[in-house]
Amino acid sequence: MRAILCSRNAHKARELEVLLPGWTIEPLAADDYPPETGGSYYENASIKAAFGRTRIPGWTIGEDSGLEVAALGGRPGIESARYAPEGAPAIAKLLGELEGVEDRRAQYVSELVAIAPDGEEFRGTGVVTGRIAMEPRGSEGFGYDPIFTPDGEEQTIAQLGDSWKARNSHRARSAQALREAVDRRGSA
Ligand code: ITT
Repeated sequence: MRAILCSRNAHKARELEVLLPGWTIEPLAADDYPPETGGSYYENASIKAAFGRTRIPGWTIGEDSGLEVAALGGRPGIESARYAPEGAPAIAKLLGELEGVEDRRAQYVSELVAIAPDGEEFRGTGVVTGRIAMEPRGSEGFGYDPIFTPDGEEQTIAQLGDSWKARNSHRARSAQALREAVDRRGSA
């Protein structure tokens, strides 16, 4: 199955290519993606998938994700991509906000929306819980991965690596749920 991934994030495309075996994932390059004005990950993922349908016929996929930090009341959450420039600046800002804070609990959330050629919508949600490390460690993954230590692990996701992510991440879980929803439709 061929699906257009409506995302400017090359990491997501690479991850989903592995997470959705049997699907050919083609990123949609566009410089006029609509703003993410939804009030939830689901709404933002729908906005992205619906935008793709205005460009290319066939299956389209949108994904919205974020990092929710308990001590910050769930921030940055759906604002994660706009919290600070991706990478070192975002990590430094978050570690600064958590300086001296003992409660390091956090979770990653991913919401995937796929729209079929006939307009039927499918979705999948995935969550992975963990804690914010005291300093960045590791080089794989992207975004906040160098400071996110999943529950049950001692290393950050950036240390655990892409193969860990492909089995256990929030996106691995949302992709599995999405695949099951689409497969149920196929067998209905
Ligand atoms: P598109 O909207 O174009 O798909 P984006 O990177 O802007 O790409 P989001 O709006 O969904 O994506 O923002 C998600 C942000 O949450 C992302 O920029 C990271 O800061 C963070 N994030 C989500 N998943 C992550 C992961 O697997 N590893 C590290 N950070 C992640």
